[in-house]
Amino acid sequence: MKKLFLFTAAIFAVAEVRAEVGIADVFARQTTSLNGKWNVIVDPYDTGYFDYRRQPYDAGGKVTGGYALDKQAKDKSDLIEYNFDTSPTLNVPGDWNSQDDKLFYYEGSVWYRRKFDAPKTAADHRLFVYFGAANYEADVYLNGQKLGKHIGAFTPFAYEITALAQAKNNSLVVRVNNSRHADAVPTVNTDWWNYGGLTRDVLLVETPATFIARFRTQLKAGTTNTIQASVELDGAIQGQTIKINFPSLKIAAEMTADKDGGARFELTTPNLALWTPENPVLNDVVISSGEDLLQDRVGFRSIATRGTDILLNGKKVFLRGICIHEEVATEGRRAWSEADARMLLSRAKELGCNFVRLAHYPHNEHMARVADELGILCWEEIPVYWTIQWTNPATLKNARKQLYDLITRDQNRASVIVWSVANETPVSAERTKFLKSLVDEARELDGTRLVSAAMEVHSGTMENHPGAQPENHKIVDDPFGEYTDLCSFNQYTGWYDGTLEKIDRTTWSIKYNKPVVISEFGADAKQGLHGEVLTRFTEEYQAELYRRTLPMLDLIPGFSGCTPWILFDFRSPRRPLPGIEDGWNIKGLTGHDGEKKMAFDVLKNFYAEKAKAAAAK
Ligand code: GCB
Repeated sequence: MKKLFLFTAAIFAVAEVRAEVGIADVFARQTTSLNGKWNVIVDPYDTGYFDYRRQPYDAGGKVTGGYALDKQAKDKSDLIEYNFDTSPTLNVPGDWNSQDDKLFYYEGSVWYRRKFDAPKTAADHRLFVYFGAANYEADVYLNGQKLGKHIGAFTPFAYEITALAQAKNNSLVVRVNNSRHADAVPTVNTDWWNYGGLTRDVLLVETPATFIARFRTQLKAGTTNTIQASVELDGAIQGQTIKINFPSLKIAAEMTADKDGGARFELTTPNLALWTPENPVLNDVVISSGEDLLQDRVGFRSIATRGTDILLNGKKVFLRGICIHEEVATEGRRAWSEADARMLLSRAKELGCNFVRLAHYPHNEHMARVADELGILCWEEIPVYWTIQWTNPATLKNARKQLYDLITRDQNRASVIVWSVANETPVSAERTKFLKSLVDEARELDGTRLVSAAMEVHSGTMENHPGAQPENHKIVDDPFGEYTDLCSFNQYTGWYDGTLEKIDRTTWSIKYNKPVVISEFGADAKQGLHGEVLTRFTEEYQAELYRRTLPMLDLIPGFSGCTPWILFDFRSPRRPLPGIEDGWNIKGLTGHDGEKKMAFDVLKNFYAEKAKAAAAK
């Protein structure tokens, strides 16, 4: 654990004004919310960031001008051409696109400013400002001083502000820029909306001088009654005591921190009920050290593969899944709240799911927390999507950092069983090397979960299928499949590849003796559009595609689950077809009006049969 912490610090020590700090598990703390209305200045030319020579005002860390200083005209003759106080406001958390029509397609900078008081409850306490996420790049300033720059749209970051914060009237300014870049993760081309803004919670965190930077709890491998936990202090004095207590299990332990401020526990209990989708048992845990105290709820389970089976707590499980984007379709906006998470995951439950694929980037922290509670297994992913710059070291570093931040954030969630490092990346030696490095990273950080990626299929014949018709024969032999725990791939027979009748003729060659999880299939349908079965974009076509695809997949040896594309329609600028798509990807089983399409019940019935078969075993 210590090693992970140093890794973050090392990356940012050079590049940043101030290092991002490793304060994890903020949801397990008492925090002060900075959510609400923030004043904003829309700045397409980045006037507030650059001087007239396009030199940043914060070069070298010192802020010499621009909007970060949050100035006001002192008198009538003072020339200042911006004013946060009289500027409009946007809600935080929230994307800007859905809050103001003028910002619907906007890609560029918006400056956010929030004033706040920060009375500390003790003189030696420390203060941090925490952001759940900002898309894509965030420059953060407090009282006219730069805290740092964060890159990456979907992962949390925090800065220590102990020395800079005043008791009253602090000015927190963030320049958020959602421009797309070829070397970024994701790169310029995706199939989802580029929602900009401070899209997740912003929190003020007060801690004692020495605080619990992070902790981890897990079931000890090969056991059903032993909990392993590690705790890491920041600012530790060697010899400080760390306590861990599971009140409902009636077990507790206490240790002295080692020289790095860490402690590792092993606790055995005869009363441990394992977490399962049917019985998602969460146990209260209280971790304390000195004045600091964290309180959380954690479940314990094991996940593994054996041949083509997935084993949850040692028992074979079929993943009845669905893909989800982080979006509230009925309101055409990014999802961010616990209520949003409950709405999305409850709809998945209604479909009979025990599994969701949170595509294609880390969703907000509420998702895995609510999934923990509702008993829904999760596949979490980083946005290594389509055509990333495989040979660019900065791009790899960026992807690794996003993976690190995701794993650090969600490692205590029993619901999370898969870390996915990519989606539909065309095969090449450079790409496989890039992805392999992410797999290694994931395994090093967390050896207790499965690692995978959504791969692609191609057509042709293979030696072991001499009679197969090349156009109907699907091959899964991506060399990257050597390194993953699951053989997961997207396939769109009947939609991008032929029409419905092609599905019935499909045969398969799968190179890997691993559980097969189909990470996507689907078809577009406009909710309420009906017609004859072969008419594209009708509900009938989509329902028939599900009707034919599910039994076809069920014949694949090792078929262990699927996550069809997708639970709800979602906004995408790649989908302009007037009167049909109108800027939406309409492969949802639920329309953006919230109404279910016919295919919803087709999948629901299939899952009901699968659940029945599993219960009978
Ligand atoms: C895919 C992508 C997904 C797209 C989907 C589609 O294969 O992984 O991001 O939205 O197809 O609808 O084309």
